Amino acid sequence: MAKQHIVVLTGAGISAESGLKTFRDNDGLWENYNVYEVATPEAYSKDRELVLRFYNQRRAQLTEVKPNAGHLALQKLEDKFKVSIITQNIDDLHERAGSSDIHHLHGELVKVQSTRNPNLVEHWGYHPVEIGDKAPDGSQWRPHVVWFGEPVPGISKAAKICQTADHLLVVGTSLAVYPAAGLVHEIAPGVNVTVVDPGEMEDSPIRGANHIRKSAASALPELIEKWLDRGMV
Ligand code: BJW
Repeated sequence: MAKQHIVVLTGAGISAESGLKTFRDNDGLWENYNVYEVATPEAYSKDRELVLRFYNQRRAQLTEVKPNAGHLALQKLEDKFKVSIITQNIDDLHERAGSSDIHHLHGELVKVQSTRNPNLVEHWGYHPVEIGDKAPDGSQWRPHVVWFGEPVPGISKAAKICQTADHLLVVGTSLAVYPAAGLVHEIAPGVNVTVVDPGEMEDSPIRGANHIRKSAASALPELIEKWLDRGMV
C-alpha cells in the first residue's frame, strides 16, 4: 500500500526554540531591525553593506544553533509516511535534522545569488559575503533570499505538492506573507489540516483545522509518535 503523504508547511516558529527569532512576535522588530529595512530590494540598493552585514550575522548565527525536538520529530515521520517539507525559513535546520524532501520558498542562507541574475546561485556556506565578492557574471554576490516584492520561484511546485497531500501540517507561521500563505488553499477537498502554533489567535487561521496551541518542540514529538503508532494520520 502506498504511504500516506504528509505535507508540512513551516515558518519561523519551528526554529524559535533553537534560538532563532521569529519575524512578528517582537513588536514588529526582528533582530532589532524593521523587516522592510533589510528584506527588500530597495533596502539593498540603498545600503548594500547594511543588508550584507545583517545576513552575515544571521548566517554566522546558524553555526551556534541546532535543530530542536520539532525538526527532529518531522524527520522521524519519514519512518512510516511520505513527507514533503515546504519551509518559508532560510535556515538549514530541517536539513541538519535529516529531513529528505525540503523545499525552501524564501531561499537559503547558505547560498548566494548574483545581484544581476537570480538564477545564478551557488553554495556559499557559513562565512560572510563581503562587498567585492563577485559572481561569474561580474556582479556582487547577494544572499539567496526572497525579499518583499520579489517573485517566489518555488511557489508553483509547492502548490502542486500541496495538491497531492493526504494531510497538511502547518507549524509556526503567522500565514501573513503571500503567496506562501495561500498554499493552505491548494489542498484537495476533505484533506485534514493540523496547525501547531502557540499564537494568541482567537480562531484558527484555517477553518476546520485541529489547532494545537503549543510550541513546536513540545507538541510535535507527541503528535508524531501518535501518528507513527497508528500508522496513519
Ligand atoms: C511558534 C513558536 C514555537 C512562535 N513553536 N510556533 C497585500 C496582500 C497580499 C500580498 C501582498 C500585499 N502587499 C504586498 C504583498 C506581497 C508580499 C506580502 O505578502 N506582504 C504581506 C506582508 C502582506 N509578498 C511578497 O512580496 C512576496 N513576493 C511576491 O508577492 O511577489 C509577487 C511578484 C510576482 C512577479 C514579479 C514580481 C513580484 C515575497 C515575500 C518574501 C518574504 N520574505 C521574508 C524574508 C526572507 C528572508 C529572510 O528570512 O530574511 O520571508 S519576510 C518573512 O516573513 C520571511 C518569512 O519566511 C515570512 C513569513 O514569516 P513566518 O515564518 O510566518 O514568521 P512570523 O514571525 O510571521 O510568524 C511566526 C509564527 O510562529 C507565529 O504565528 C507565532 O505564534 C509562531 N511561534 N514561537 C511554534 N516555539
